[in-house]
Amino acid sequence: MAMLSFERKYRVRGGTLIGGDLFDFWVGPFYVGFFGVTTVFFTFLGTALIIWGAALGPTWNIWQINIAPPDLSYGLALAPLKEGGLWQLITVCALGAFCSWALRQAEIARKLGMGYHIPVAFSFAIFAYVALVVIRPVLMGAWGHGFPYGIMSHLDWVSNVGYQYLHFHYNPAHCIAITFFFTNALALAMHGSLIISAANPKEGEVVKGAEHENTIFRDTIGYSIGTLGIHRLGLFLAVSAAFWSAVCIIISGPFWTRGWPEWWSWWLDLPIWR
Ligand code: UQ2
Repeated sequence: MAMLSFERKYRVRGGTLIGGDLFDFWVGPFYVGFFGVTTVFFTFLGTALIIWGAALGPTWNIWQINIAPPDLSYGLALAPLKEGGLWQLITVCALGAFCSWALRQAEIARKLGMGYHIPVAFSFAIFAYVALVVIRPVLMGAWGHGFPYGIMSHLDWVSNVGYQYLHFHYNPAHCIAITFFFTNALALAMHGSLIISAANPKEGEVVKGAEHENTIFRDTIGYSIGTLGIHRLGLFLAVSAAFWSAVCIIISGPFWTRGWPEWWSWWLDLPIWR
C-alpha cells in the first residue's frame, strides 16, 4: 500500500517544538508529541469537570445541562467551584486543549516540511472562542460576561446578548462576518460540486482534470479563479468569517453600549444631506 511506504519515509524523528525526542512517537495512527500529551490531559480533565458540573445541577437532560460562569459581582476574581469556579477551570482546560491542538498541528507540519497554514487557520477559530470567554469579559471587568456551557443555555445567552443591543444584525462587524460565512458556503458548494462533477464520473467515463474545471467556469461566467486560487479564496473566506465574528462580539459592550441600529446614525448625520 502506497501510504505505508510514505509513512515509513516520513515517520522519522525531529521537528518537535518542545521535549526533543521524549514524546516524539506515534500511538497507532496518531502522532503524540509533547502537545499530544497536553491535549489529552486538558481534554480529559475538562470533560471530567463538565461531568462534575452536570452532577451538581438539577438535571441529566443533555439539552438542559448548564455550567454557568460566575456572577458579575465576582468581577475578574476566581470564584468558588460551585459558583462559577468550575466554569473558570473548564475554560482554562478548553484553552489548554485548543492551543495544544494547534501546536501539535504545527509539529506535524514541521515533520512533513509543510507550511503552517493549518495551525494558523485553526488559530482564528481559537481567537473567536477567546474573544467570547476571555477578551470581552476582561474588557468588561467580569468573567460573568462569558457564555454558559450548555446546549440550550448558550443559545439563550446569544439571544439575550443580541437583544441587549436591540438588533444585533445592525452590528457592522456582524454584517461582515455573516457575509463571509455565506460567501464561504457559496465557494465551498461551487468547489465541492465542481470537483465531484469532474473527478467522480459514472462508470466507464474518464476522470476530468483542471482543464475541464477551468472551462466550465470560463464558459458560464467568463472567469476561473484556478485550482490553487479557489483554495486560497476558501482559506481567506473561512478565516475572515471567524475573525469578524470575534470583532463583532468584542466591540459589543467594550466599545459600543447602545443599540446597534443607533450606530448607523453616522450615515444620517453626513453633511451631504444638508
Ligand atoms: C474555479 C476553479 C476551481 C473551483 C471553483 C472555481 C478551476 C477546482 C469553484 C470557480 C470559482 C470562482 C469563479 C470564484 C468565485 C468567487 C467567490 C467570491 C465565491 O475557477 O478553478 O478549482 O473549485
